[in-house]
Amino acid sequence: MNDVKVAVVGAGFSGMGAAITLRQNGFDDFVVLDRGSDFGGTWRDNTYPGAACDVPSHLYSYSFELNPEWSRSFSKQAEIHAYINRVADKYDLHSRTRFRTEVTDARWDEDQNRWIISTDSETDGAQQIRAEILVGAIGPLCEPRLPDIEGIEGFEGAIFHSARWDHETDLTGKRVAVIGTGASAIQIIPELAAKVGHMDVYQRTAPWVLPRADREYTALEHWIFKNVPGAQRLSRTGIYLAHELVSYGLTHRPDVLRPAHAIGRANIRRGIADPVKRKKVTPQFKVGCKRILLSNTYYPALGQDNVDVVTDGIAKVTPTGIVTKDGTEREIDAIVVATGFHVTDSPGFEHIVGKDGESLAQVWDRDGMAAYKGSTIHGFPNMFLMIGPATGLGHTSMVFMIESQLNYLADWLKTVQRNDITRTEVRADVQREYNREVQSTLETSVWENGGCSSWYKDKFGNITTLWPGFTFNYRKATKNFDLAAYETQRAESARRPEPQSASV
Ligand code: N01
Repeated sequence: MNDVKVAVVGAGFSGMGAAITLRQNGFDDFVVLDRGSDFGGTWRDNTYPGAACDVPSHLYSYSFELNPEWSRSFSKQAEIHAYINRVADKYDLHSRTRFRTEVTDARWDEDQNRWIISTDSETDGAQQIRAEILVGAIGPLCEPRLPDIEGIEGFEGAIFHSARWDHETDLTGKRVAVIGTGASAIQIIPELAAKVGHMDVYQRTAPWVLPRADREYTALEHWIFKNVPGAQRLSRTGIYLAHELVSYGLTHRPDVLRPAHAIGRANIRRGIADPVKRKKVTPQFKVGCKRILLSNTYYPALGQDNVDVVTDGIAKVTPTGIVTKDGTEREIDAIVVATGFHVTDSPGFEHIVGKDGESLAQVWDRDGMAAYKGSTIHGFPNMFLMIGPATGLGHTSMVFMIESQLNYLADWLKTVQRNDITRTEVRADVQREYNREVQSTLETSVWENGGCSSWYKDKFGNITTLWPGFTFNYRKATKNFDLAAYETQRAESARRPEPQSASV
């Protein structure tokens, strides 16, 4: 059994951020575990054609690692992944990270006052790690959601999820079906439309797709970002503030976003000539209710003669095609499944077991998905969840939210160290009240009133994934660790003697 002060599960943006924060605050006794073979999480896994960020690059990066070299306003996956790896190198995260190591179980042991983490890896087999603190940085968009469609397992052609792209399969000239029209699909479809023989796009709900102000940065801009002090930060702040304005409409006044409907419809008219197709892809809910998508190439791709938009609903998949509810069968060679992720029901939640022997999945399945400040959960002592409930965003960079959580994490660790505390657990009443306030703020939001269904809601119909309002309010809420919100245990009253640890 290995002993560490902190075990971080996940080496994406949030897990890396946690590792860097630990280092910067003198907590050097940690390990990062990741089942993949590289840093980057979702930016490592999503290699589909056209994968890019729909948040401007200067904002979608760590505030402490600005990158003057971004080649364009909206970076592509490879460039973001390369940036992530540069950051990992700079902060020497490789030496602390065990890749190809799957966490099969993380269980709070009340007697030892520790997390017992079971791992499985190709090289070391099954192992256990004992940690004072568990940081769950597994990411909400890591477990592909496969559609439950009759016959899909029997399909004889190529079939893969957007986040598990099969680069060995050449789709050139093939008949391809794409299921889904979300953020991933609208990036994939234009790339495929240019090379496949024919494409059927199976659309269940037409999304709002607005134009994207994407362009390459000029040599002069690169020079300015590199050489003029504060220029890049100023640009970043401008992008940040512009995006924050949208959050007011999303949370409190959906009607102020109505002009976006006209922009979206104009985007459809610009891209598609056929009135039948135009009608099919015109959304029937208020903009913002589902994630607002950005693309200049999606509608022109749908407008191509070799692309059909199918809205009849899928009845079943046969070995060679897809049958819609009207009885039509369309023969295909390959299916791209762009149906999103298990966000509110991630299998990862089943592996985290709290003080009462219940997994996070069981607790949330019974009580609904909830945490305190999106980070700590009653029943799960000494655990910190990155990108937990009510931290997601529909309008700006998640890296901002991650860094807010990192402030809270750092202040938590410093506070417990200063006060000789060995165990913290958020009080049930505090967590309840916090979530009551979150839900009450959401009552006016477009996600509640916009006339759509979305993965922002859990099975109880509560919006459990999104932060309601301005992100600077979340930054403020997470600035300091609020000890009074927690039940604590000090070293002298711990059930077992403290193990020797250099950093506590
Ligand atoms: O997944 P989605 P995604 N039959 O859940 C449809 C982030 N992201 O991978 O709308 C037929 O958005 C479903 O239909 P409906 C971003 O946060 C970021 O595209 O539910 N269709 C929908 O059209 C995003 O929100 C970037 O009716 C079915 C689609 O599949 C999140 O990832 C880029 C179906 C799923 O869309 C997920 O995006 C890409 C079925 N059985 C992604 N089941 C950035 O740029 C589902 N659908 C940062």
